Amino acid sequence: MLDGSLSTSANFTPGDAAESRWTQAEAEKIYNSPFNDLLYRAHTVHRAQFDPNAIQMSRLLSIKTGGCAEDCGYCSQSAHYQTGLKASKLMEVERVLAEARKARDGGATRYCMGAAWRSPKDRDMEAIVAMVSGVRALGMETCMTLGMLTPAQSARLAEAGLDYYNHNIDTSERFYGEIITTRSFADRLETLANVRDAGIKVCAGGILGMGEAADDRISMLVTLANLPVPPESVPINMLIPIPGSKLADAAPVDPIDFVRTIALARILMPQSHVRLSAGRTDMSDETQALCFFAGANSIFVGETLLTADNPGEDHDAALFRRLGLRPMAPTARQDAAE
Ligand code: SAM
Ligand code: DTB
Ligand code: SF4
Repeated sequence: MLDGSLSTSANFTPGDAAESRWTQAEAEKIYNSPFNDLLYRAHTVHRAQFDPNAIQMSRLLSIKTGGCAEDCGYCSQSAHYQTGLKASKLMEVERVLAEARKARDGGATRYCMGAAWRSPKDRDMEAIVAMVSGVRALGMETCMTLGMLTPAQSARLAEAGLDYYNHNIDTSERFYGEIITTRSFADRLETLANVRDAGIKVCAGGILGMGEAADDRISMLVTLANLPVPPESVPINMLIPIPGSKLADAAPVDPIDFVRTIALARILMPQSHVRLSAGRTDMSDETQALCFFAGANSIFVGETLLTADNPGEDHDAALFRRLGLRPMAPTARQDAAE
């Protein structure tokens, strides 16, 4: 099917408890099709669902940096590696809100707060809840990424009004054990189920460039697309190699393979926002342009991600001008503030 019409398997509405939508074989066939056919199909699916020239803009803040007990091989914040990063305590609520205000004034519509935790401690929940309600009161969408969550913690965050929770599966189930040993692929899926059951929107994706094969990338996307409800937001990160981490010397991803992965994400999850996430600093404008054509419609803005660099406002403004892109209007909220 190259005419871009949606196959029955792709034509679901979030909220449907659809059965398995995609097989690995179907997804591999799409991923390996001629590049022009793949891009044409992905772009057609994209246009049927979204304004192709509007990009959603999120801003990240590390609210608790470094010293993390997990051994994720890609991460600057794991205590298992000597990355030279200075660990810090949980940030004061007022400081978080001051940063969020700046981000809003810079055009971000979603504020994503990340903590280097295996999972939040109960004693931290009060401050976390205050950050969620404070950022919401600024009229922004809220997102948190705090590690694994129990059903009770998910319910508390939902009650505070958290819009999205980010928790990545990172790679395929097969390759996962090569990258992380301190928590399992099944643990990740359990947190995603807890978040979904609490009524919070799910942001889940992964990383390319960790030494995985194309089939691992495809399998990761098939897992996400076949969740009972696919994630509303799918971040695709390109590994930022961190000196001192296990993956410091990983070989870079072929940009064409990166674009193929974005296109497959768009085709398997037509209604999700696909985020061209970490790694844009090392990506040419041309590669980014192809990603937007292939269906990416969200980015992180600002000079820093959590600890690593991101193209700054000036570069992104110039890129948007060159490509005729514009910021996507935020989803309207009944109770949004000024
Ligand atoms: N500690 C929480 C957790 O792991 O769930 C939240 C923060 S963690 C940094 C969020 C995600 O960022 C990871 O799952 C991974 O996909 C991505 N990430 C971390 N370091 C990265 C790097 N060096 N390059 C690309 N992506 C990275
Ligand atoms: C995601 O998938 N990418 C973001 C966000 N979710 C939390 C994080 C990227 C981190 C890049 C490395 C760093 O800044 O340390
Ligand atoms: Fe910790 Fe998250 Fe980094 Fe893993 S990715 S080491 S859990 S901060």
